Parts: sequence; C-alpha cells; structure tokens
Amino acid sequence: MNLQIVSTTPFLDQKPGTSGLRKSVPDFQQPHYLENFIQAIFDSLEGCEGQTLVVGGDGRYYNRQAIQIILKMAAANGIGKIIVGQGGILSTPATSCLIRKYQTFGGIILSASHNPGGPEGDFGVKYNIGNGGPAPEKVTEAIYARTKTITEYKILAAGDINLDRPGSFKLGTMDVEVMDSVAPYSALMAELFDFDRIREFIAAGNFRLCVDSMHAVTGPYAKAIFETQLGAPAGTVINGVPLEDFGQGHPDPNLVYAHELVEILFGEDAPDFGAASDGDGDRNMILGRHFFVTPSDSLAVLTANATLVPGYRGGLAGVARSMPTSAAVDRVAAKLGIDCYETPTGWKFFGNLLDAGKATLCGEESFGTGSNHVREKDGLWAVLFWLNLLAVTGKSVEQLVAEHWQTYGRNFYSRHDYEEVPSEPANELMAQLQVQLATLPGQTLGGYTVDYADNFSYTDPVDGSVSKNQGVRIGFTDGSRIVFRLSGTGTKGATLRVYLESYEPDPAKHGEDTQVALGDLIALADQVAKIKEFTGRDRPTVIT
Ligand code: VG1
Ligand code: CO
Repeated sequence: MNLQIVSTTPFLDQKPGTSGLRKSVPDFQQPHYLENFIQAIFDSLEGCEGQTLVVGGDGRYYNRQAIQIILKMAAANGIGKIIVGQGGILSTPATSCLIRKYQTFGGIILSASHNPGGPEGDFGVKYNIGNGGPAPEKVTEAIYARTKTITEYKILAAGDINLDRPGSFKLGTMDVEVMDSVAPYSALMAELFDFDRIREFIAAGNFRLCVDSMHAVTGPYAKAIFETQLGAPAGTVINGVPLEDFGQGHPDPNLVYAHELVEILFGEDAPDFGAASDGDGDRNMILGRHFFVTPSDSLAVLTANATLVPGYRGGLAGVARSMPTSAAVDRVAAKLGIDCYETPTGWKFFGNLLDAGKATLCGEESFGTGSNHVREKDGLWAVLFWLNLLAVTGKSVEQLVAEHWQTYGRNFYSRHDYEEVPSEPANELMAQLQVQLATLPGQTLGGYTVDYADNFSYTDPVDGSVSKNQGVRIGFTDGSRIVFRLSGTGTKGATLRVYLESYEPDPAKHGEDTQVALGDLIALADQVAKIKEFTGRDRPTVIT
C-alpha cells in the first residue's frame, strides 16, 4: 500500500455554514484545500477506522475529481468500506437513505445545493452522521477547529476507481462498492406512498404533470419514479439529464429560477401539476395549474392530510418548522392536538426531534419538506406526497389549498433576498437592528404595535444544546411578523433574508396578491432595518 503523508498548512476559511462548507470551485481547487477539509473530518470522527461511509454528490463540476480524492484519503485513513453512487451521483435524500439502510457510520455529500455549478460556480462538502442527517453543530465545530491546526493529510497513491457501473473494488485494504444511485431510494418511496393509486390516477388520462429536474441530480430519480414506475408519459420529466454546470442554470426551485416550469404551468393549456427540485434533490417547488403553493403552506397541507397517505396513516407524532417558516402548520398542529416545534434555519436542527420520535414531518420556508423516513429534506418525497393526495382526493392543487385556507385562515408569506451585498454594511444592518430590540416592544410602527423583538435562541429539547443569534424577529400584536437574518450558504459577500408574514382569517380576502397583502409590512421592514440605506438596493434580488 503506497501511503503518502502530505505536509500542509491550514486554510482559515473552512467554517461550515448552514449546510456544510460551500466555496467557489476555484477555492476548492487550490492545492490541499479539499484534502485539508476531508482530513479534518476524518480526524474529528472518533472510531471511524474500519467503518463504512457513504459518498456521493449532485454531479456538479468537480464532483468526480473530489470523489476520487476522498476515496484515496479514506483508504489511507483506515476507513473499512465506502459505498458510492454510480457515476458519483447521489441526491442528498438518497445519501441519507443509504446511510440508514446500511447503518453506516456516516456519509460525505458533495454539493452546493441550489448554488450554480461549473468551473466558476460553487462546490460544497457536507458530513452526515449515522442517523443519516447533517452533522450537528458540535460535530461541525470540531471539524472547523481541526482545519485551523492541521499540518498533514493522508492519501493513498493509487489509480482512479471506475464509478460508471455498479461493482466492488479494493483500494488498498478498503472496500469500495459502486451502487445503483436510484433503486434503494425509489424502493423507500414505494413503501411510503400508494404507487398503485397514483399509477391508476395518471393512467386515467385526466391528469397531466410536469417535473423539472433543472439539469441537476434528480433527473435519473424522477425518470425512474414518475415515467417508469408510475407510468407518466415520456417527457414528463424535463431537464432530466444531470449536467456539470446545470445547463448554466441556477438549480433553485422557485418562481424566479425555475422559470421554464413556471411558464408551462402558468401558460395556455397548462398541466394540472408541476414540480421542480434543486441541485442536490432536497428542495421542491409545488405548482398547480396557474397556481403556486408556498413551501410554508405545503407543509401545512401535507400535515393536515397526512393520514390519507399509507406511510403516515397512523397519524403524526408532531411537526417541526424552522423559525422563519410561516405559522400555517402551527394552526394545523393545534387542531390535530400534536406538538409543533420551532427550530433555527437548517435541517440539522430537526435531527434530534426526528430521532426522538417527537416530530414526524418537518419543513422550511426555503422549499424544504421532509419526514422521519430519512434525515434530510426530500424534494421528490414532497412531490409524491402531493401526487398521492391529488390521486386520493381527486381535487386540484388550488382546491386543496383554498379549502385549507378556509378551514385554517391564510398566512400570507414572502421572503425577500438581497444577494451579494458587501459583508460590512450587511453586518452593520444586523447590528443596528440588534441595538433596537430592547426598546421596540410596545412601540407602534406604521399602524402595527410591536409585541416582541428578539434574536432567536433555540434550546434543543432532546440534548439541551443552545444555538444563539439565529435571526432577529419582530412580532406584532396582530400576529404579523418580520424576521431578518443573514444567509449561511452564500459564497459571495452577504445575503440578507427578510421574511414577512401576516395572518388573514377572512376567506373573502384570501385571493389577494401576496406582495399587496404584505405591502405595509414590507415598507415597515425597510423603515426599521434601513435596508435601502445599508444595502444600497432599491429592491430585493429574489422574491419568493
Ligand atoms: C438556506 C435556507 C435554509 C436551508 C439551507 C440549506 O440557508 O434558508 O432553510 O436549510 O439553505 O438548504 P441560508 O443560511 O442560506 O438561509 V440546501 O437545499 O441549500 O442544502
Ligand atoms: Co439542496
């Protein structure tokens, strides 16, 4: 075995963000950059020698090269076995599925999710623990600490492994198993959802659907599930071939970036149902004919109707949502008499709740929904959940949502993102907001009276760990809310996210345009946070 020990010096910018380490491809291609971070992972994992890890990525540029490096480093670090997706492809939820199915020690996911890819795009590395979910903060902090003191890494001098067909290989003493990327995941979906019912519903011919994989990882999964297993016509899945640069697109399933799908669903002779997923397959956007479902509403509708789906027929233990996600699901939980947890942004905070059986469904406003079937959010799972509901109820997407609002009232909701703002003014904006917090409660601003103002702090109910400074919240006495936070996934400057929410019980007003309904709060957000002044921007880059 030709083991090499390579001297290196630390990079001081390897702090994982909301979802792993994300940097530009040129950053990752610097000599030793990827290797340092991977060695820091191995050094921080106690007892990983001889164990099995899952490795895969979303197929973006540098995925293949990175996997070969990781395989050789794993072999040099005494890992027992690596399970890798064919072609190096594994969606994030499929990786979680494999970690759980084979009870591996953990896994490494190569993705920068919805960030654009290509030689000048972004790349990312995320470590997942043995429950299949993102490493909690204590693990990512240990990895980061190690990156700051690293002096060497270990790698095997060996040829590349052929990842393009399933098979078993040896790398030094380590086993490598290249596995079909789709089959274990699609088998899990078939357990949760009524595939026969959905197949009959599609075959009946009165229902058309379109699924946009945005040239990212879900293409092979979506084709296998929707076209082959559920019998939807060929061509149902668009942009279904994963490309290293995502066809120069931005694989973020929202109204702005998934415009091709949006034009189809809002065009003439539109299909009944549309869905898109992101770079690594954990996000979803749900559309009906001429109708957009906000992710917060989607979580609420799935929760309210969960018992119509085989996998959740027995009811839900509880639900969880990230703090900036609208309170629509809270109203459903209250009616069902189940617990509703509010966590910081990022899927890693749901892990303990899912493991402890406190929550069954979880969701984030950022187009993420999932359940206890894996420990990641899961884009195609959400699409199948909706299809199952449509097949069982025979209702349209719009009908299901409108009826939901009639029962529970409507939480108007929108997120305004100001992307690539220089970091310094963005930090100043947050700092001056923080200073105001103590004096805001009781004040009347633009007709709204401030009920509470704080910086969200979360105490995990399972292990007691505390996560502070998770976003500034200003709540008003009528239940409206504005939340401000800086993104932890961007790679250029800072991204300010402003989350706006108001509650409308009156069905006569449910048809109003969201930006109009939230107009006063939008103006108020600018007044309180001085967004235009600090960012120098007239309007957000992206509104979802
Ligand atoms: C964003 C979203 C957050 C999500 C995270 C990872 O984080 O807001 O809800 O969990 O991305 O999703 P931030 O810190 O930029 O707001 V993914 O699909 O990029 O792994
Ligand atoms: Co993602």
